[in-house]
Amino acid sequence: MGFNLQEDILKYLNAVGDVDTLDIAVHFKTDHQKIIGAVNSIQALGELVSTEAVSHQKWELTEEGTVVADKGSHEARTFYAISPEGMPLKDLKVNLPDKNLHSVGFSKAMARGWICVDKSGEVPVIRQKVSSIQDIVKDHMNLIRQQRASEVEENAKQDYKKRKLVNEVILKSYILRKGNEFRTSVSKPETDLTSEMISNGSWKEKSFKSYNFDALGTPLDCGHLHPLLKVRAEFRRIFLEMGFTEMPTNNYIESSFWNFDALFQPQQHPARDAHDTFFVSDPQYTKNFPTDYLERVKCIHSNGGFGSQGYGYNWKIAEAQKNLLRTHTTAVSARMLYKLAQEGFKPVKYFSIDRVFRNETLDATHLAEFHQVEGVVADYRLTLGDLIGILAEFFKKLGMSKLQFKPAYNPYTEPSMEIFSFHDGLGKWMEVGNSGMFRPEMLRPMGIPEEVNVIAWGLSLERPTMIKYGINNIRDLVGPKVDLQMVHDSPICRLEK
Ligand code: FB9
Repeated sequence: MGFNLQEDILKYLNAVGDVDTLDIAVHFKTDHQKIIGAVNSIQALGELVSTEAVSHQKWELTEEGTVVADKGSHEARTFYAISPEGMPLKDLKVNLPDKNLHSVGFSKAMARGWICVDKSGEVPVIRQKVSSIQDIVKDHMNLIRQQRASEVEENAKQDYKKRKLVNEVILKSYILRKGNEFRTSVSKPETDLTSEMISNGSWKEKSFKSYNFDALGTPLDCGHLHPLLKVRAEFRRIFLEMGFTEMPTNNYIESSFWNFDALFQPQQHPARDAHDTFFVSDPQYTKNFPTDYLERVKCIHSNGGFGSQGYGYNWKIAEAQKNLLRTHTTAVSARMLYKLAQEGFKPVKYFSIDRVFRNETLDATHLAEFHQVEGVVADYRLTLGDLIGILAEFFKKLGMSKLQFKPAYNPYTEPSMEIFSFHDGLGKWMEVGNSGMFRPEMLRPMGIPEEVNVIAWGLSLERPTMIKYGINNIRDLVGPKVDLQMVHDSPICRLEK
């Protein structure tokens, strides 16, 4: 099988679109089986074409049917063999040497009423009964030969089939269509364009395999980031592109002073109870704090100041010295803001993403620890509107553009707002974080200037991760029961999608 027939077929397919192999055989005036063979060879080269098997029912003349088409039907030839004055029946066999012609022709002509047998004389004489006839069988044979069988009544065709003048054949052919790797050349496409091809110009005669942009990359046998770390990287990217600087959060253990007192959270607040907080037994206490700052914190809690009446209780340093597992990364924000004030205030944007610990009731979505994401902006004359604006920008990058805010309470922020977003995927409003303006009772003792305000907000890492990756139980995300195949298979994180 030459390449030229295969390429001729490919070029013809390219010109006319989907085509039946029977029509290709007619077009190229070649045998249909040769076309089928060429198509099979093409399919061996790849997905150049696709084929759909189809069946054609057609009528063909037998050898006898061809004779009828050429010479007329048995009955017509019998009719014409009889002389106009008639002839002895025995002479008919002489005129019609073919036994079959004679027997079939005589009975059919009699049946059509074209001839009769006159027995009135001494010998039977066969006579024509009509002056002319139409040889419809011959006409039909020629219609069938011209592939116009559809113009012949079905019962007539069935009769011819019984007379073995025609055969009904089922012909299998294929609809040929362009395949995923269609090309009009059967030479194997090159997969690389080499410098040699360019220099000697041979690239002009070659076909090149088209890029498959849907192809998946080969899976790398390497480490795979846990979904939490993928989401953390996305949050980190968002904060960095918004000009935020990451705070150092590498201390899970914190003093109550920085975790609570510096945030103006009173020492009798329920969150400072062992039912809500993990206290550390060894080392149980931290005792080195900036002395002057500690005195200002003690004073703001006990007596108030900077316009605040304080809480009016006897603040105890022993309570502030207790070590704990930090309950929020806002403790880190407090440390950073104090350091900023001490070094000389300048506007900053800080963020943190790290583990925090709470002695809470465990359930399907809560463990005793989670990752808190926190953003902090300190600048002159910031307002609640600035907080709302930056939240809108931040959450828009998470794919949440419909936000609502609900007044809330935090010990260290006033005003405070819970943040809600309408999640199109889940079709409902959901709480997506908390926010507020740090109170002056927190900022002024640090030494943050009067005209400076600090806005901040927080959310968790686990909640968005579970929603993005369709995980319903926190224990399927973190902990000893995590399926490492889930980690291996987890797709890239696209928060904005
Ligand atoms: O993350 C939370 N929800 C959330 C966030 C993103 C999200 O994205 C989805 C892809 C669409 C979906 C949901 N929340 C905060 C709200 C709730 O899940 C809540 O039930 C659980 N909260 C945690 C604390 O619960 C003990 C989430 C965690 C949280 C809450 C508040 C803060 C930080 C984390 C804060 C703060 C703050 C406030 C003012 C100043 C500084 C920090």
